[in-house]
Amino acid sequence: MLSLKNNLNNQCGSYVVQVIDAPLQLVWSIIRRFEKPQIYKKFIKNCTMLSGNGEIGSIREVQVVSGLPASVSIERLDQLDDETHTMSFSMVGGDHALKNYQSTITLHEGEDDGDQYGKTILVEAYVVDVPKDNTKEDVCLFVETILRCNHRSLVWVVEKTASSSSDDSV
Ligand code: A8S
Repeated sequence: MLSLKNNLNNQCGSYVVQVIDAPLQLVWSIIRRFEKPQIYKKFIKNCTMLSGNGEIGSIREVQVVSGLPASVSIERLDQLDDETHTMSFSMVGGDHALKNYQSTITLHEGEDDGDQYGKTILVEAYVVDVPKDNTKEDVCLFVETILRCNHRSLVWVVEKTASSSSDDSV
């Protein structure tokens, strides 16, 4: 994988790719709901809007489940594009160590291999500051572990929705 881990002195970043066995519009309908990250992010206990209601510039406060090194994160929606299926947010506060974290999710239509329901390729790219006493590798590993859990749970949620809606149509 192309490594962006040495791109800037005090920041690190990379990306995680997930193939999802469900149509892009279904995946997008979940990703675009900035006010409801807990639908698929299993570390999030609840989400309260501090400003706005899901449009660009909205601010949310997420509470994370216990057992993690943090309890709250304040996040701003920077980009939401229904044409290019792009959503970006930044962490602007909270009691966690991920300073200046920014993530961008883009969805791409998977190749048509005869699968009638279609496939979606999700790419999530991120950058974040590396705290003074940490290495880039440790910070990237921490972030990517969370992103992979989120993506796996997203797969579970959308594939479940896709198969129950196709069951309904039979
Ligand atoms: C996301 C991505 C990340 C979330 C991290 C990396 C976080 O919510 C968790 C633990 C932390 O220590 C930091 O898309 C923070 O949500 C699960 C509270 C920000």
